[in-house]
Amino acid sequence: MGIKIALAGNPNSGKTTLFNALTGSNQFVGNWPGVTVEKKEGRLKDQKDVTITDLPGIYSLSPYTLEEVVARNYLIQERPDAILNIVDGTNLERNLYLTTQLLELGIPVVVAVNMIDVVKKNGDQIHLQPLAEALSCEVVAISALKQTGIKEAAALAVQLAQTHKALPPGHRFSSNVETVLDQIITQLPSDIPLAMQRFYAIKLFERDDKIASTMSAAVNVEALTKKTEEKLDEDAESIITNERYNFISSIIHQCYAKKNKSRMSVS
Ligand code: BGO
Repeated sequence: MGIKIALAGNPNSGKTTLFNALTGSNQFVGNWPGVTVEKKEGRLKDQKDVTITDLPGIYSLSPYTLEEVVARNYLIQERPDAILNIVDGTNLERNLYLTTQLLELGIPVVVAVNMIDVVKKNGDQIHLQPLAEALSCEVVAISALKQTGIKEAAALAVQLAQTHKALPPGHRFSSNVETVLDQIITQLPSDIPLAMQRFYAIKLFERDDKIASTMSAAVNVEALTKKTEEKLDEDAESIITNERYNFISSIIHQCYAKKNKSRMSVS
């Protein structure tokens, strides 16, 4: 059986450029089931047994847009062997919001930091090793446009796909949240794979009904969620979102060296 790799990233991160560079003319275009969102698949140029599925451009795995629902349904139901997550290196902070969520799916992830040509031209620096350590996944710098680093990124994704081993995400929530997630995990139906338990627990805590309805048995975590909300004086979804942003801003602090920090906008 061939290897399935999903290409995921924010709109405008360079996903189409990378997809075209990796697959060339080996592409098939269709629609995602039941919706008119375009689905593109292609075979890796030098490795025809590797299929790359281009997911819709998304900012999050929340249930609020059709593109996000299509993308996450694919990731949950089809479980690709690896995710190649393209992020715009000139907009790292915003792009990593999706990355933190992809890392919770228990699928191996390679983060390809794109637009590295622009980052360098601006005189900025991204420290890849600390970024990889903070996220707990492979990180490669690429330029999809100039076609640098892309073979290495794809080869790493193929290599991880063959091992099927995802590392636990580097990001941990605050102890109150981790406690409630652990409690929710004990209630999940037994058919949910171990590697996906964390993703499901977070989604149930966020009251994501669409995810809850895909589970083989109903789980009621309302009392647990309410208790945590009262303790932290914030609604569950905001708790998760804010903690993700705090984590990302600490990563940016360590990993992104801006040449001109005080550059002021003149527009
Ligand atoms: C235009 N480096 C640079 N410098 N640009 C890149 C890179 C890179 O590594 N990768 C992508 N781009 P998409 P989504 C454009 O189209 O692949 C550029 O949405 C223009 N077009 O060329 O479409 C890429 O699929 C006119 O830029 O992203 C594209 O994720 C002027 O980033 C844009 C300037 O890439 C988005 C740029 C008519």
